[in-house]
Amino acid sequence: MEFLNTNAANNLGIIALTIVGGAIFYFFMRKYYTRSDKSERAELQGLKDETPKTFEPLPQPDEIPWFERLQKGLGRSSSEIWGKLEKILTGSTLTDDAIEQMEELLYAADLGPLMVTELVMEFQEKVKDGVLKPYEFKLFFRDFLHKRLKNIQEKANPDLYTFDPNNKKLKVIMVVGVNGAGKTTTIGKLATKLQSQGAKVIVGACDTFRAAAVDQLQVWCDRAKVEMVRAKEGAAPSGVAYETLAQAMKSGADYCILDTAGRLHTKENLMEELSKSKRVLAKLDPTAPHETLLVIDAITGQNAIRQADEFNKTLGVTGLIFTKCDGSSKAGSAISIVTELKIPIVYIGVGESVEDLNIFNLNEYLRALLNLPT
Ligand SMILES: Nc1nc2c(ncn2[C@@H]2O[C@H](COP(=O)(O)OP(=O)(O)OP(=O)(O)O)[C@@H](O)[C@H]2O)c(=O)[nH]1
Ligand SMILES: [Mg+2]
Repeated sequence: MEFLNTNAANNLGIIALTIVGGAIFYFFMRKYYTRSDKSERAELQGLKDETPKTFEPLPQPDEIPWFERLQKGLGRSSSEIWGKLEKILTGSTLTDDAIEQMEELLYAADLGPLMVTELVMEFQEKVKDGVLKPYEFKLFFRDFLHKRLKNIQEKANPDLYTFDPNNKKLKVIMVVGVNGAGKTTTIGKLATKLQSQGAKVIVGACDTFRAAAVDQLQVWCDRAKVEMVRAKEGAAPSGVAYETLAQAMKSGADYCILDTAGRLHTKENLMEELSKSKRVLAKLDPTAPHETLLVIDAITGQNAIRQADEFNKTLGVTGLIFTKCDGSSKAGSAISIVTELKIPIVYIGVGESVEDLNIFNLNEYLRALLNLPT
């Protein structure tokens, strides 16, 4: 009897051990196999992990929303000028010293003397009855700038943004600016955008000074599947402009975009060469070019106003494109060019890819500049 009891106890012990052991084995295997991460499994296997350790993938440019890129580009202006102004002008009654500092900061922001005077006078009027809160201060600036820019911005030609298939008229766009401002890149982006809307676009490589400039444009045109007219050996830029327009008219194109060589606004002979191109175009179409766009590198400060003034005097600029707003751009010069020359900003560039060129939207721009909530 006792023997039987001992045997039964042993059997029970073996069964219990088997169950406990099985459970441990089961949980171990389950833990091991349900780890989806290859590197963790490799660690458990005692193998060296060959998988490169990666951090969060860097966002691609097109994954960062446009507004954020714009805000970042205008960030320096925002913090150095508007941020400092906020500290000086809000929270306490306005002193003469604060007004003086305000003027200095606005001049440093390249806002131009006329606008600075107006701004300061309106601001004094606004705060004479009390103290401004930071938010109110920003709204004051937003409204002030909006009021001065809105009517000018409304003059921008919608043909530059949207292709209307019912509008069969050929639109001739001449693109000018100083060296390296971003003309060729901008034309590449613009041609791509218009072509993707279904427009037939022809681009003229009128920069006959540098073979590399023509090749650079050709790359963009090939990518956009857009025809490009290039110079014959030794041809004058005006000749290429003429040939491109003739080709555009013959083939029933919707847009004819002309790239020109960069030049200093102070070089009279080079500026005259642009006038000549305009006159030559008018032989084929007296209304051409319909748009003369000046490309300005947004990093340029006060000098941008002089550039715009000279190009405008020679050619009658109809629209501005500010490029490189992804760098530490000085937004003030853009505002004073618009208000002083009464020319709208039509596009704004914040990088080198097609998505980095966008239509200038005044509300959005002011929101980004003043760091206002969306
Ligand atoms: N970061 C940045 N770079 C830009 C932008 N637009 C153009 N670029 C760069 O600026 C450089 C000059 O651009 P181009 O398009 O060759 O300038 P361009 O006015 O045609 O120059 P020239 O023909 O030599 O007068 C290139 O390296 C472009 O990639 C922009 O919005 N942001
Ligand atoms: Mg170029």
